[in-house]
Amino acid sequence: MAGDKTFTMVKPDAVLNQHTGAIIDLILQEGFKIKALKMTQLSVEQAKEFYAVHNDKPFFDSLISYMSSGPIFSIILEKENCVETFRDFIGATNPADAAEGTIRSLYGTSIEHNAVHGSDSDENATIESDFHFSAEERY
Ligand code: IDP
Ligand code: MG
Repeated sequence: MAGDKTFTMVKPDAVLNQHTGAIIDLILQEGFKIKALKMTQLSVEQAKEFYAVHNDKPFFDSLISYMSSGPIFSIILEKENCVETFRDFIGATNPADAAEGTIRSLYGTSIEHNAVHGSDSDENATIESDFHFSAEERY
């Protein structure tokens, strides 16, 4: 059964370019509810742990440097069938391939600087939410 929560980050490029408000507004308009939210910055070690699944990829070092380069917003969202719905809503990894109107199409500037993260499974949504938030930080 599909879960009702996912985890997202507004990534450093989107925060730096002042798109956080617009992105969160679109997320809320789409019917996702915010269960937890904070502004934070990943250390290099935290970014390596979060993206450990990609540690053999050619883009790993660049991704870690980028994701630890500035503040992000970490967010837990709730909606029916949340993981799949949110992935559709943000669009393909490469903003150039993302459907018109999706967050990555609107605010991403490259395959790396693609504005937002979205968990790819219910299991990872839980792991990633637990990585960023304690129980007391959730509503
Ligand atoms: P996803 O975020 O759509 O799930 P993943 O393949 O899990 O995409 O990649 C994680 C992140 O790594 C992407 O969101 C993007 O920031 C970056 N990335 C993925 N593929 C590339 C690439 O080919 N070059 C540079 N960065 C990449
Ligand atoms: Mg992924």
